[in-house]
Amino acid sequence: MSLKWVYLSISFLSVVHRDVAKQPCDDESLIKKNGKLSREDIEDLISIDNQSQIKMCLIVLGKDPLETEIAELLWRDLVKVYTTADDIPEDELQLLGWISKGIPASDFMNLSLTDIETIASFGKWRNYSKEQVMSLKQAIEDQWSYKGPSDFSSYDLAALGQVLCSFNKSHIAAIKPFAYKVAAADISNLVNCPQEIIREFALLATSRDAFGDPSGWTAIQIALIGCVISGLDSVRDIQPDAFEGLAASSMQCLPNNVLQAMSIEQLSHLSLSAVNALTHAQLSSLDREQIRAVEETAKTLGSALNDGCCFTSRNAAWSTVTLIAYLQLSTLIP
Ligand SMILES: *[C@@H]1O[C@H](CO)[C@@H](O)[C@H](O)[C@H]1NC(C)=O
Ligand SMILES: *[C@@H]1O[C@H](CO)[C@@H](O)[C@H](O)[C@H]1NC(C)=O
Ligand SMILES: *[C@@H]1O[C@H](CO)[C@@H](O)[C@H](O)[C@H]1NC(C)=O
Ligand SMILES: CC(=O)N[C@H]1CO[C@H](CO)[C@@H](O)[C@@H]1O
Repeated sequence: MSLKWVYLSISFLSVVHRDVAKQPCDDESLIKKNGKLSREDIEDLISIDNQSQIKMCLIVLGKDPLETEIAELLWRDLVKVYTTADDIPEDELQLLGWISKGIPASDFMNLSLTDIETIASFGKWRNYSKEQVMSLKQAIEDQWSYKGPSDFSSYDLAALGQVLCSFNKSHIAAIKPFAYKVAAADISNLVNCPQEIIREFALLATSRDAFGDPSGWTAIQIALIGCVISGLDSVRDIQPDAFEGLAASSMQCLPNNVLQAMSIEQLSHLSLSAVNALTHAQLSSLDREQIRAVEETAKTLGSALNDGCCFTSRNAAWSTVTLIAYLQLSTLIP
């Protein structure tokens, strides 16, 4: 992650300071396309002739979602540079971003995944097909054969991210509750994760070594747990004011049936940003009283914001500070 930023900054500076030698991926018109690239745009960008520029090209080309066909072509070009997928250096694999959506399922088995940073880059949401995810999971299991779910540290869990959704129910159950607790924020927004997996995470969350009984959860804990609340037997067990902590980024992974199961009081404690993040489909799954509760928040808090009141932004700053302090404490205290 940090490596990527250092690289981005360096390459950005080089764009600014060196406009004489035209580099293949420096082209601003390419950067401005936001992933809407054509075959012609990407031709010869990743090739042996331009090997010194590959890292920069990967960063620029993979930063936005790509059409599958374009991602596949870029991947094929990269394999060609190294002859086989096995020989692509991990520091380049880590920069693939959305290009990885173009990796054929069978090629995942060839990838070198010895660095946890490489696994972390494949653990991000890239809308992989089922075959791709299964193959990726297999490759990780093969290369981590010495490590089972009960050995996973919080760091491993955070890196695996979306890959956890392809694990067996029993694998998730074997994770140590404390490791889950420390990684909770990294697992709070998993996309399209099977309900049975989320249920296992919710069981871990309610363990005494994690967050304990849901009736005692606070807003800060809800901020960390996020969508995993949808694996509880009943979301109504959570105190209404704890919902103030539910992040806007967690709204997208809350299934309609969980929203429908929430009480009016719980819904009225959602933050303005969480309410604003509700999709049209989510809103229309609510009944009339529930919608009124949500609209009330949008009206009162929304108008306070329009009046220039500092309430929301101060609140956000406060909760970020608290969250960071809390995360540091929970990592330091064994
Ligand atoms: C992956 O490995 C297999 C077997 O080692 C090899 O036949 C195949 O060509 C490799 N695929 C790529 C894309 O390198
Ligand atoms: C994910 O990929 C599928 C097909 O592979 C596509 O239909 C769907 O729109 C994609 N979703 C997102 C959010 O990109
Ligand atoms: C995962 O679970 C299925 C059935 O639930 C089982 O057939 C399969 O062997 C399990 N895989 C692993 C790797 O344990
Ligand atoms: C900067 C650089 O080396 N660009 C080269 C990239 O590759 C194409 C074709 O392979 C060349 O035409 C560029 O000159």
